[in-house]
Amino acid sequence: MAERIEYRRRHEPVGALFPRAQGPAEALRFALPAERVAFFREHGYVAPIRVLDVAQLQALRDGMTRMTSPGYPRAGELIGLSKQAGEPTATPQMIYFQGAWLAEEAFHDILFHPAIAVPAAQLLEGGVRFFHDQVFFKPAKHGGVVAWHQDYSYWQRTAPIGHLTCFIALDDATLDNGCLHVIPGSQRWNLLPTVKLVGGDEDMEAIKQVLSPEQRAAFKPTPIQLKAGECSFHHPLTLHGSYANRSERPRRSFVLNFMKPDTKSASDKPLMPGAAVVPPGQVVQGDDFPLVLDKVQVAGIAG
Ligand SMILES: O=C(O)CCC(=O)C(=O)O
Repeated sequence: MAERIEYRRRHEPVGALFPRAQGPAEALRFALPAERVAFFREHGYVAPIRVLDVAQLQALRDGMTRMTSPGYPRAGELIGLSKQAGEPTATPQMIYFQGAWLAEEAFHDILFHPAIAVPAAQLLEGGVRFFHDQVFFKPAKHGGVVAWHQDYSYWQRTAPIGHLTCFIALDDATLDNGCLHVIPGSQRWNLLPTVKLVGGDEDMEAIKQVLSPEQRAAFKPTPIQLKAGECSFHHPLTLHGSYANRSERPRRSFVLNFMKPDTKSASDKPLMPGAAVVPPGQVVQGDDFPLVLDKVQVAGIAG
């Protein structure tokens, strides 16, 4: 029987699916041009960025199929896997779970993929630590909505704010299958209250009840349509959400959430389900939160 790898304890790539950047010169190949970083600072997001080749995309799709199929042997490691997943007769609105990186090699190794880590370091202006992952799988015709929200409103157990989200499309994400939308510039807004995140059409606009008149006037959704294998990055205060999948095609995505390496715990509760408690005031680190790029590596990239 194949060895059961404990990916949680492996803070470097296990396989050879993704390239490794050996030194700053190679890492620089993956850097975003300065104008794209400037776009992110101005608008709170940047897209599209090609990050996966055909083989990497296929490996992730295969892994996604395994994880959402009945009898998946490592299902116990997936966090919050929605009941519908793996029940072929059910018609779920959305399959959502975390912890794919704990169970599948490709989903683990992509954490360290330089095509993602290097831009993340540029956007975070320093080192990069992994916080958690998320699978958002909208089956054909049954996709629910992800209501408008700011990611940091769910992350207040960590401080200060210095986080980043990378949304990776595993299928073409289009207007008809529920691509992500953002409100450009909303990264400069205040932190808004949380709303019901995943639901039906009627839940999409809940956030509007808590917007100021100025914010309501500036509420101009911009779709981020991506080809499979492309990603977008957004700021932790950028308001974003996605509408239902009304198409005949699934819309599968994998989301990586990062933070600056010196981010601290602001809670005496586990920061993620199943993760060890990090006492308040202490740096969030350990097996559950691998360092992806440290300061020294980033200094090398920056010059
Ligand atoms: O998959 C979606 O539509 C929502 C993703 C999301 O909320 C995120 O990337 O932060």
